[in-house]
Amino acid sequence: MLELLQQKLQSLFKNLRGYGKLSEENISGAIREIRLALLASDVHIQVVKEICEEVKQKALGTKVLESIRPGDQFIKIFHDELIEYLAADKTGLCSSRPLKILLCGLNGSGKTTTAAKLALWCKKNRERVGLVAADLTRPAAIEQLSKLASLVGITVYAPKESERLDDFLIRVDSQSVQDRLSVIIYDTAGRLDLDEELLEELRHLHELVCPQEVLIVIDSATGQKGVDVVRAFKEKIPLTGLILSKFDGDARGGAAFSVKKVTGVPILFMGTGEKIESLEVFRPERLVDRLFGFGDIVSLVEKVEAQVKEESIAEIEKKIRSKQFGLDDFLVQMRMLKKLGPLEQLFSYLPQFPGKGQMTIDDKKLKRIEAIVLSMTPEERKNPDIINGKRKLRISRGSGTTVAEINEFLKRFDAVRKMIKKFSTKEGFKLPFFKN
Ligand SMILES: Nc1nc2c(ncn2[C@@H]2O[C@H](COP(=O)(O)OP(=O)(O)OP(=O)(O)O)[C@@H](O)[C@H]2O)c(=O)[nH]1
Ligand SMILES: [Mg+2]
Repeated sequence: MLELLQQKLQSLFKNLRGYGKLSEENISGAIREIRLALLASDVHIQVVKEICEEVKQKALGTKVLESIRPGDQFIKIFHDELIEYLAADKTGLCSSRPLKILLCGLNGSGKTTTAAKLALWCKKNRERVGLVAADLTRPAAIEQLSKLASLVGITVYAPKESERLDDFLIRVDSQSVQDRLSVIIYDTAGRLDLDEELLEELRHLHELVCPQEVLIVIDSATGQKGVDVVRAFKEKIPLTGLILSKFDGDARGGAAFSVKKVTGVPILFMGTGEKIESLEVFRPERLVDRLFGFGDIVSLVEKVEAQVKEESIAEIEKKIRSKQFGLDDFLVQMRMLKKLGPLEQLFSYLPQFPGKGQMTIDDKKLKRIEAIVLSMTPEERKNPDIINGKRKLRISRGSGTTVAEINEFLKRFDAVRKMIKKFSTKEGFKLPFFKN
């Protein structure tokens, strides 16, 4: 799966990693390679364009981190971008029970196999599952589904001879209540091509079943055409997700990158083999990591993130040491620290920090502090000592806080300032959490 892209990227990365510097020229070269690799892997041209443009802008606009090789940094940008293209807000199946799942897709895309796979997956997740053979056009289809289901001990509901579709579905409804099913999966007839009549039939079936999930099964080898197929189905019925089947079989597999972006339908699972167990929950990070060479990329990502953290902390340290530490800076640093991780954890490294333990800053508190600081004049922020009673009253009105809160905050800030003064007079003293 995606072997082609994998090969191309890994050879590109080998070159990139040697770069001592990222210039506009070598970024353009790398982007060109990426464009070719993505196109060769059957990624939609529009998506290729967008990814390349985005990566280029980000690479040019990113500050080069000192201890990270520029090539590595570039790879990280590309890595994150690909994940963004694959990721969706919706990641799992709808949580309401009983859950009805309708599978649809073109002829031979893998619906019946996927229905059985999904049933097994649900069963493993402690659901009571039933499979419904709603493919009435092909008698062999019922047999195929029954055979697969018997392998995993799942009941199949099939129409009786000459039973009408509406009657059959009503019967399934009451039967599934009796059997206390929590998940009911409907396998439908394939559509040879985007045939209007069959699409209409599917719409009718959808109306009768009223499923919470409508999943389209797309053969990974369909490539860009898959995007058109999803679009056409989506016009008729509200698709809630997509399953990429036969992901093991196609060396290109680029459809994955296009389909979510172009159609907005999230990929939920992928079929990775003919066996009934071969169904995986779709995880963009895992796929991209695999693509980039797993072990390598994980350590690289961690390294870049650690470096970003270190650089932000170094900035803070510089400011603190320069003694021009006003309330504006304090606010900026607090926001930054909040981003860096649990604030209390950072402060807990500071044995001398006054009021340690009470320094947990939750979002609500931070917002109030922000409001206080923003209600001050620039002069007050630079030199908080001038804030007298009258000024406090004004600030409290402006920020919707109380004078007591302002007093408390100023007291804290003063303590921090004093501590900073103490530190900055000690030659070569390093704050414990600032060490390299
Ligand atoms: N390698 C591989 N083969 C798969 C996968 N999913 C399905 N297949 C195979 O694809 C073929 C078609 O699968 P079906 O499940 O019958 O497809 P369908 O969409 O139900 O087909 P119709 O009902 O005729 O429209 C079968 O030979 C399956 O074994 C997969 O994830 N990997
Ligand atoms: Mg079928």
